[in-house]
Amino acid sequence: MKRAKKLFSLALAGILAASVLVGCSSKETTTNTEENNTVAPTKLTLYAGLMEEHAIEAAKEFEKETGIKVEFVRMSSGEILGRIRAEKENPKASVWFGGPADAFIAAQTEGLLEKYESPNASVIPAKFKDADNYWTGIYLGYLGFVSNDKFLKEKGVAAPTSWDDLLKPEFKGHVVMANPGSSGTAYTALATVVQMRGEEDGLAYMRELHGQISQYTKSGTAPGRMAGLGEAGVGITFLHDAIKYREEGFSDIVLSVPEEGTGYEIGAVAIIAGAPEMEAAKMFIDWTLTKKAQELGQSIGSYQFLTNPEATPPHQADEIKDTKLMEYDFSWAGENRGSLTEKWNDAIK
Ligand code: S7P
Repeated sequence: MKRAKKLFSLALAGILAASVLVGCSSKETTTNTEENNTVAPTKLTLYAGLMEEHAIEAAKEFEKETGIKVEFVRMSSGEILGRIRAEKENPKASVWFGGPADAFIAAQTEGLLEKYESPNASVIPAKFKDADNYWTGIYLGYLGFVSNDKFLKEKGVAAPTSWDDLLKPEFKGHVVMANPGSSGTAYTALATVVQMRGEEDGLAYMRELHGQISQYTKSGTAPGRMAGLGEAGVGITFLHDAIKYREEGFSDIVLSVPEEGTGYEIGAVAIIAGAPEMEAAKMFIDWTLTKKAQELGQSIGSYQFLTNPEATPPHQADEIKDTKLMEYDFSWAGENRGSLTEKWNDAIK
């Protein structure tokens, strides 16, 4: 009897000790949970530098997969750069989604981007991402010319196949490009010409080209649409955008490229420094690098080539896949973005 009583007391002591431990550990878990702020993120704000339809589709799909509500503002590259510069002390958006890497590099040099090495970035080839993980490439776009077939026939001139062809008298007053200050596409064109010819000759060429220009648009996609509509004879633009417009019914669109070689973009994605929605931002970057996310663009007419080697590129871009590309220096283009656009402004005054 005495032995049974002793056993009972031991068991009771054991139960009490166990419940104290359980109590302790559950209290720690709660505290840790609060401290680590592991509450699932619910919203994300993007500045989108790619086409609006693409951003809409990406936002929808990401929200479907994660439950995170995405809001975005579509702007041209120079506008995004200006916006995140102005908001540096109090960032309003967390991710910069799309647009040529040059402007991302310019932002990086000003401390406007947050380093993030996504686990999914390991499949992206080194040449398409920043070595210090400030930005990662998600697509590639090739620069070229988009002409209006009726215009070419009326003028009896062939589609341009070199930058010098744009200076032909038949094109005077009929060439459209965007403003390199606002547009990532147009800045790619400016940096291409200057890298190929050197600063002095490149800017002299841009001055001559200025004499042929009917309009500088804000966005780099507009010249392709204008050529399709017959509002411009020739536009300077990314070729994949011209393919999209031709598919949409602008059947007079004719594509051509500078045969000496052309510049190209690495379309990038990055976290904005001091991002208010850091956790969601990282999840979004991870997502943009997946095969599935990269293949999404082609369903709404975004026909860029893709940086994830497992992703299938759009068959619509087959016709431009062998375009001769120059050795475009992205670091140089990004680091000189501000000074080169100023020099361009002076050159065309
Ligand atoms: O999404 C299509 C696309 O051509 O849009 C971007 C293009 O540069 C337009 O932006 P800008 O107005 O700044 O020129 C490209 O990144 C992208 O491929």
